Amino acid sequence: MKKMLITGGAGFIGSNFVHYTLRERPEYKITVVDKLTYAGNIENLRSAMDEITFIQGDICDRQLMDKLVGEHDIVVHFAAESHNDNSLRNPWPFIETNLVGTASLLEAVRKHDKRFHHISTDEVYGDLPLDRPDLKFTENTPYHPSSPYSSTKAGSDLLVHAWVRSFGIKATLSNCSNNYGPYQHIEKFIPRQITNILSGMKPKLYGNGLQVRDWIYVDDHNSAVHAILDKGQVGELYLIGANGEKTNKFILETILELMGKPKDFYEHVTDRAGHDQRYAIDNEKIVKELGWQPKFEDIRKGLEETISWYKENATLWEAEKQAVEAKYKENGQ
Ligand code: NAD
Ligand code: TDX
Repeated sequence: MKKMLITGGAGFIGSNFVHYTLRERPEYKITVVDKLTYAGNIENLRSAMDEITFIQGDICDRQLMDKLVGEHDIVVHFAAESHNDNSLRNPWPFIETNLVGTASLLEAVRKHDKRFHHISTDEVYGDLPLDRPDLKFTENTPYHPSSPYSSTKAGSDLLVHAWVRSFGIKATLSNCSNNYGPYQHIEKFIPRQITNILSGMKPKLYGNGLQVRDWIYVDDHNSAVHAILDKGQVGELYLIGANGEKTNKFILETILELMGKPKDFYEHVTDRAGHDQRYAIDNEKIVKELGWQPKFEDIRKGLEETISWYKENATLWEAEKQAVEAKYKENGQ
């Protein structure tokens, strides 16, 4: 059994990664370390609790990270402050967790000589113009982040690259596009709109809604991370994406249709400051070098399943809904 330490495993992608790994890769013995911030929910791991070890802890706690990293063979690092809108209100938790937290893990990985995989985002590259559909991000695109969130993620990536070059740590990185699926926090675009409709509220579209995101179903992200753990080259960065470019307006209209609401049952609200216009991933490297392929490319079907999941798991989000919307309302969103 290989001992795997998963940071941020009670969050959206981390918890899906735990469930995926238990299902598909039983050779791993999993420990999750998670601070359980507002974004982490132990209930996301309820059905896995008998099979994993869960530790509530902060990745900025250097002593704890030193101990935990020393006890495992491999670290998969998901923990982060992850929401752009929050980073515009208060960047400090982003600076602490995304930068200081990543550095404390890197120092422990260096000391104990362990394998490390860093989970990052395509937002480190900034955005692409809407009128140049020929352009996509590649592994050679220069970093040009826009928000406090994406700049701290970019900083964390740079720390990993520096620890590889300066200290020879055995690390890989992946930068993925927008994920969707079960267990996503209801502050994020797709679950916010679904749970608004389920709560009798109108969905909220920022600005004109013509911004483009490159959507990937979360289990395609998970299988790509495992492909990198299995076959990736140490020191390399891999972009992960599933050719899922859609405007926000298209996604919202599809959700409305699937939930039996009129096409115009939504409100335009104040746009996000510095709103990135378009993200798009060229996935050639991971497809050609590691033989990875996405399996869930039908976004309509994926949205249908995601809607059903939020309907069936209302106990996981109902209690928080009002508070999340009240916070948005303060910003006119
Ligand atoms: P999330 O906000 O749903 O979950 C983050 C988890 O990290 C939570 O469980 C939270 O409690 C935990 N956490 C936060 N600060 C911590 C700390 N100091 N110590 C320990 N745990 C802490 O985020 P997510 O959407 O699942 O994103 C996971 C990772 O994937 C992040 O690194 C994010 O940048 C990256 N990513 C996300 C997307 C996306 O579309 N959601 C796309 C590409 C990359
Ligand atoms: O209510 C909303 N209305 C709206 O129009 C919200 C919450 C968002 N939006 C827009 C903003 C974006 O153009 O929808 C798009 C998606 O928004 P988010 O879900 O906040 O995602 P995004 O900012 O694109 O970042 C996500 O993908 C990359 C994740 O939150 C990041 O963690 C990841 O790195």
